[in-house]
Amino acid sequence: MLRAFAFASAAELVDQAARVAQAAPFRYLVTPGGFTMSVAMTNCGRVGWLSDRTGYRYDPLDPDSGTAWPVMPALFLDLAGRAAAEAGFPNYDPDACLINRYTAGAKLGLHQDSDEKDAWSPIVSVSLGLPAVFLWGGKRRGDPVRRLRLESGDVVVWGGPARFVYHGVAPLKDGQHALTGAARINLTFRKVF
Ligand code: MD3
Ligand code: FE
Repeated sequence: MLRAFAFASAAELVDQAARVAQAAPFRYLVTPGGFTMSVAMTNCGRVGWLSDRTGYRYDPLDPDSGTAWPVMPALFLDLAGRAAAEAGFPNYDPDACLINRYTAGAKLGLHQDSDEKDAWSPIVSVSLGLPAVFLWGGKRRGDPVRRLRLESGDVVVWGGPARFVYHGVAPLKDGQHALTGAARINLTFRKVF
């Protein structure tokens, strides 16, 4: 947990995320079970994370445009690389950055991230804008869950065994933030292959 690691670059990161969203707009994906997610998502990088009625996958193309996802902004790569190195994972070269946008009430139920072939490399998470309560469980769904407040600029690196823990985000509280207005933006960098 690198508290405020991205604080100084937060405004520029939000700008770059908005640029990505101009080319690949935020959308509400549907789960295999047929529910529409309350978190809006888009991606940049070599592949992007997707969900639809057929399942979860990483895809080199944005299905909404039929073209490649936007390239990862240099600032994203730089920040993710520095954070991973700080946490003991040098030479981090993420394939994907999933960008999650939360507005009031949006949440992410407890889940494991298990769609990546490289299950050892870290996931680097960067929180921007409104604060959120991160739910941090154990290796089993029923394990006790800790609640952790994540604020704008906080970076968390989840590598090695920590990769497989159940986690989620509690419903976002209403609010206003200077950088993002009524939203929280979360970047998650992933090594997929
Ligand atoms: C711990 N996103 O996109 S980021 C996700 O704040 C996701 O938007 C949350 O969970 C968010 O899949 C939390 C932090 C995070 C991401 C992946 C993890 C924590 C993790 C994978 C394993 C363990
Ligand atoms: Fe996750």
